[in-house]
Amino acid sequence: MKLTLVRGDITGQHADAIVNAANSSLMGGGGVDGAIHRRGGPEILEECRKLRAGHYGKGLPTGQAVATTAGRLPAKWVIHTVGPVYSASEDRSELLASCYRESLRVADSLGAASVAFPAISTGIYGWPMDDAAGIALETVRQADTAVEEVRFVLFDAAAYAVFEARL
Ligand code: AR6
Repeated sequence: MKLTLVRGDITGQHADAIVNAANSSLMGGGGVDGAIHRRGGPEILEECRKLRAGHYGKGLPTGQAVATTAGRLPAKWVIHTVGPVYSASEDRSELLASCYRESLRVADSLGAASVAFPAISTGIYGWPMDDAAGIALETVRQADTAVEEVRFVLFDAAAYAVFEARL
């Protein structure tokens, strides 16, 4: 698998699948989630609503992933995953690792060859970047997947530098 780092906005990435750092409601939010729905258009939310009306009536559990259309984004699918909120007193690393693993599993089920990830949980959910980068890179490297290219899209220079050092 080819692992690459890019600095920028994930909504401009050309990839088969773009991963959204969503919340359980699947109804949108700030950060990556807000940007994806804004730029991707209403079709994404429409599919999210259908998911909530069906299999995910109680919402998407933390650590799991589900796909929708990518709407107007330059991708075929958006894979929504829910990262854990960072806790200093409880180790939630396994849930963060699960986001990456489950997203790649969904990507495999779709036949996606390239996947772009944001640094899940490192924004509003407060996970320290260095620790999150270690979990992200390690989990993706060890994943049993047919995905050929995984791209981490880091929003700012500081996040990019942390991922680069870890890589
Ligand atoms: N492209 C790439 N990275 C971005 C972008 C972007 N357009 N925007 C922010 N980042 P966050 P979380 C970076 O907060 O911590 C939402 O309200 C950001 O700097 O998007 O998992 C959801 O609905 C940070 O490093 O996701 C949830 O309620 C990283 O992406 C909650 O936020 C993730 O930040 C999820 O919080």
